[in-house]
Amino acid sequence: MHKKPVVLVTRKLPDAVERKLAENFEAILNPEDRLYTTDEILQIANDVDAILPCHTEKFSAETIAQLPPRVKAITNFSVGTDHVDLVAAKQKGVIVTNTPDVLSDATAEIAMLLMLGAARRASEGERMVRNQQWQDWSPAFMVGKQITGKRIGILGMGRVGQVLAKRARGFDMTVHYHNRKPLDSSHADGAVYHATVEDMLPEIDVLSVHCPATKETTGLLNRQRIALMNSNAILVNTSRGAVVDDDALVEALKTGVIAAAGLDVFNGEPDGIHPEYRKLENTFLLPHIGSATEETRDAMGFRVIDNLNAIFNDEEPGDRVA
Ligand code: 8YV
Repeated sequence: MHKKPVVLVTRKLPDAVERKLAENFEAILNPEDRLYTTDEILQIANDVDAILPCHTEKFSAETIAQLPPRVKAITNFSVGTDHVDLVAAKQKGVIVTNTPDVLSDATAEIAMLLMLGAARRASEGERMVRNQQWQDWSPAFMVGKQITGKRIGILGMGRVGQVLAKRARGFDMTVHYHNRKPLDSSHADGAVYHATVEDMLPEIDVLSVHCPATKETTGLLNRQRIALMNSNAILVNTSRGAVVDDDALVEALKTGVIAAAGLDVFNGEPDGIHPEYRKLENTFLLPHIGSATEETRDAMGFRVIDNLNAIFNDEEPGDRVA
């Protein structure tokens, strides 16, 4: 009988996913969900055919170079792959996959929540009620910004961006977007294309970031670009912290260059995020929960299993990125 491929699963995954993994493979699970160090992963990797990591495990070029030849694939439980050096993986012949599509709805929900939370001062209000500091009501109390009918700018009109555009239309928002290339009309669905980020920023009331973190997008939202936004604008990020220059955003929030920010992802997350974000009243902050729904986490897991099955049946996996 053929031996089952050995798969190192670096984090605790949903029960149904782990059951299926254990059926199909010899799965090394992590029931305590302890974060492995890179050295530990490299050690265990000597006896595995594939590694199934999350974005919490980093695979730099140096780490990939040290992977034993037995490791055939890195099958990520994530759509983002900025934690893996794809060029190094390709050079070494290690297959890399991700989990697109299945988290678009959940992530677009969090983008809506961040937009509404930042616009309607939800953090400030929630803290006030919780801390027993709510003592009065007046027409001038906790007045925020209305979202209905405003203009949303989507930076990176991929899968998540297109779902968000639909949700935003439900709030009668006008959709603007920037991509390297315009979408065909059926996907654009009337959204206004801007060939450059600089063209789009002055034209919108909410900016929602949906581009991946790459060399080109790191620090894209810097002081100069943020200064192009309207002073009543809100910046929302559910993609990666790296796209934002934190010092520039903090300064813009402090000095009224823009009105507010809703952030689910950060440079230095979880414990090394820019400390000023926590102190500002005009931020609405969440702990990287874009895809954190039962439905989506199950679907992500089953998508990884499809990729693993294809790889070990010598077929092309559906979600290959390297
Ligand atoms: C995931 C994400 O939960 O998929 C992504 O890229 O950012 C998250 O929504 C996380 O990366 C799991 O590894």
